[in-house]
Amino acid sequence: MKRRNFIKAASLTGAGVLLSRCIGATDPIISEEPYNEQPIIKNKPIIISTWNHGIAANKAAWEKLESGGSALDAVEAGVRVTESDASNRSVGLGGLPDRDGNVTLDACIMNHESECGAVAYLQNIENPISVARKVMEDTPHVMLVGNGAFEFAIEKGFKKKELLTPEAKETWLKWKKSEDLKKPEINSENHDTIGLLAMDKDGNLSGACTTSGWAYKLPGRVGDSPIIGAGLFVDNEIGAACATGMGEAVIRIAGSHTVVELMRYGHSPEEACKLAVERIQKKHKDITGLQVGFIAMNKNGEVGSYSVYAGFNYALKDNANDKMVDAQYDLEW
Ligand code: SD4
Repeated sequence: MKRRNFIKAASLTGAGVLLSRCIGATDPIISEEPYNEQPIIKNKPIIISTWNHGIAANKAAWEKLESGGSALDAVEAGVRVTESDASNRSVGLGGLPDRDGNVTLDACIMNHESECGAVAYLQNIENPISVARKVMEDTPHVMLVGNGAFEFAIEKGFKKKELLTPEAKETWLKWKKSEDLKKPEINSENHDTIGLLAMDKDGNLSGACTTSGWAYKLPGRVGDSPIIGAGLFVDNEIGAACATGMGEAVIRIAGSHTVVELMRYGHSPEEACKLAVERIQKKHKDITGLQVGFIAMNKNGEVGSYSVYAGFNYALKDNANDKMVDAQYDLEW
């Protein structure tokens, strides 16, 4: 008997009253049921994405949805805009390089059937999100990294491209010369990953996350953004979430998965993001300057966000809105 039916049957008995109190639907240990089995989707389609560059990404994602594309098509099309924007210093082309001057990219994508693909430490390919989608669709694997990811991309017809723009190179060279800047901080200047979540007209959810990561990172460093469950997680029964900010902190609590699980147990998207942020704060002895933000969407089409520090925002697009929303936060800088 399914647990739900068992509870219904048990509730008809005296013992059942007690039992159903003991194992309420929001019990975080034993409940695996969606908190709302017949979601009332208020507002589909709906798209949210991190930071100001989300407005342009949402526009491309929306166009995809309007022309009959799926949520998966939409999230890919959306973040490709940011990846190809050479003026953006933290995603794709024009992203700031690692310590040694190499631009290395991390990305992942996940659809409503819990299928997912990722690339990490990928160089010289402008749109890592599309390579991640190919990993998902054309291989039995979830993640390819480094040279293997690059060779796979070339096999799939992606073009090799120099991603270090003259402007990004100049910024990196300045950093190399400056003793003051030798310890890059996580802030809105050097750490603006794009994570984009979409619900299509069928109510299906997908997500994408892509970044050039922490500016001037140690060569070989991979952040949270390509890690399913950390930078991004989608469960079509419950909702989706993605993260931005210091990836190391996000990985430590499997951040996006945590947000989705908190929604599973009945928390609103904003509450879920807040609880995940609080968990990060609890797990770090020193939270000074450590920025992390989450955005989330549940199966009802409700959205929310939360960050450790002020300054995080996200772009919202639906039938009634096309705007930036400031995230709730715990600390002032
Ligand atoms: C990382 N989380 O590589 C990414 C960077 C980021 O906003 O989110 N920037 O750690």
